[in-house]
Amino acid sequence: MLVGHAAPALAAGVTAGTLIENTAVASFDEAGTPRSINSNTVVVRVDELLDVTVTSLDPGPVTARAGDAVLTFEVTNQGNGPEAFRLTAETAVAGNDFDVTLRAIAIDSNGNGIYDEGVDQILASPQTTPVLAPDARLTVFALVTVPQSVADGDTSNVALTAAAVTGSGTPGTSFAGQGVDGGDAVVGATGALATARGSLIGTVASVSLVKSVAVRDPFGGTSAVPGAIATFTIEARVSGTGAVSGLVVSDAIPAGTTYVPGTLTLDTATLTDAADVDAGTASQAGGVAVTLGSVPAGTTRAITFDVTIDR
Ligand SMILES: [Ca+2]
Ligand SMILES: [Ca+2]
Ligand SMILES: [Ca+2]
Repeated sequence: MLVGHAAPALAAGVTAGTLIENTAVASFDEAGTPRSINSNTVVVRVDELLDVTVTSLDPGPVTARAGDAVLTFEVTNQGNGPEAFRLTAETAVAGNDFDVTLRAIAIDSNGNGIYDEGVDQILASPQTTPVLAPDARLTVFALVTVPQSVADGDTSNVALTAAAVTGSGTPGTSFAGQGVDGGDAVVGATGALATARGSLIGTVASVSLVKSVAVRDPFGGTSAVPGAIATFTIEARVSGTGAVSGLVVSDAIPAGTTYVPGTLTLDTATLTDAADVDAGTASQAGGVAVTLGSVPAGTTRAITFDVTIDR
């Protein structure tokens, strides 16, 4: 009877540099005496596979206003040996409504999943991760600047690519002697290169002002004659997404007219002319000013005041 045993099959995930030894055994009876012999031992050193994946960790599109934004990615060493990865971020992705500008790529040095300015390390060019152990993951941030021109609802993508520093390319490509312990490094199924996209969506609130006037003349008509009263209405509309803050609407009293004291209103409620606890002030010299402060998108506020056309 011949009994052979084999060492475990070489499986993906066996650490590079592992020595897999295989010795066959034959057992038999010889003239009633059990005996066994061993074959020579075959030793296979596991080569290093180069594999990587990149995923976007943002739960959805990152809200983007003009200024800084952060996209979060995860790079995983899917190979079986230690490897560093070269990172590149592409901001001009086909289909973008707007392109952001890449400021830097940073790594999550303190491992909290959030970009911390001054704490998380910004990678110098060429941006390269530290050496990652097999199966190790690294959170990576693309720090970008959103242009002033971004409009509400516009979308943009940023593609982050990670490539094995040892090499990437067609699966099976071998880099002789560049793996663990002088073994070969072999490009795995991922091509040792992976890309993921993060997305941004413009969330911009904007303000529009619409002004109208209604005239009542002293004769019961609407002619803009001296002595007529003109009621100005200013509608401030906040549209888009989010809110604006510090909103103040002001208007000068037109030349040739005189402000009618006590006629300033906000959304039909009268405001005093004096600078006091309410939102408005009004005077002939200073005009009208109404402080609306923080106003969410989807809101319209209406301000009115009366003037008399000078005689
Ligand atoms: Ca390596
Ligand atoms: Ca951090
Ligand atoms: Ca007031």
